[in-house]
Amino acid sequence: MTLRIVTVGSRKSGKTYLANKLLNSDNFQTDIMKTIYQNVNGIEYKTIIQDLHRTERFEALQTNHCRGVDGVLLVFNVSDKQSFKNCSMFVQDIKEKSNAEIILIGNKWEEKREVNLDEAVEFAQLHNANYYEVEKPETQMKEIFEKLVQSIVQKKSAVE
Ligand SMILES: Nc1nc2c(ncn2[C@@H]2O[C@H](COP(=O)(O)OP(=O)(O)OP(=O)(O)O)[C@@H](O)[C@H]2O)c(=O)[nH]1
Ligand SMILES: [Mg+2]
Repeated sequence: MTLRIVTVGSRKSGKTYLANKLLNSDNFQTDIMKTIYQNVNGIEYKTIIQDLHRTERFEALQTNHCRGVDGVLLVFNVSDKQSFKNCSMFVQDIKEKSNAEIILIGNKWEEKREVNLDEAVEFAQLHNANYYEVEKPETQMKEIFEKLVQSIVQKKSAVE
């Protein structure tokens, strides 16, 4: 079983930056796929992660990339309200195209805060997602990814 995971979020919200931290890489190229092996309860799962980008003109998802994915790292910038607002549209789109587990990530690397913790948590709960605010991506991204794969595996075994 190979799990397919994508990054989703507004332009410049930090998707590529965080994906690079997860992969211990400096140059993970957008739209290229990388394989990560993740252990859950003693079983090694092969996951393929793909970092998506927004085009200049459209905030909308690159539809086909999201079709049938197993997991989504949905990223917004805590210092950019619009990037949070856009998450509603992304979630709707993801849900139309997949049964993916979603983890909402508030990327926090600037001082300015435009999105409250409460509203982010509430939004995540509404959509059955976990919320993580990331300040130390070097360590946190690995934990978050592990959590995402765990949730995917749980969901799949519940269905079987
Ligand atoms: N220091 C720091 N810089 C960040 C962080 N997240 C993003 N950046 C910077 O913000 C800019 C945009 O980040 P990207 O990761 O390229 O954003 P993206 O979501 O991949 O953007 P698109 O691919 O255009 O949709 C880059 O210059 C990053 O270096 C962070 O957590 N810490
Ligand atoms: Mg990018």
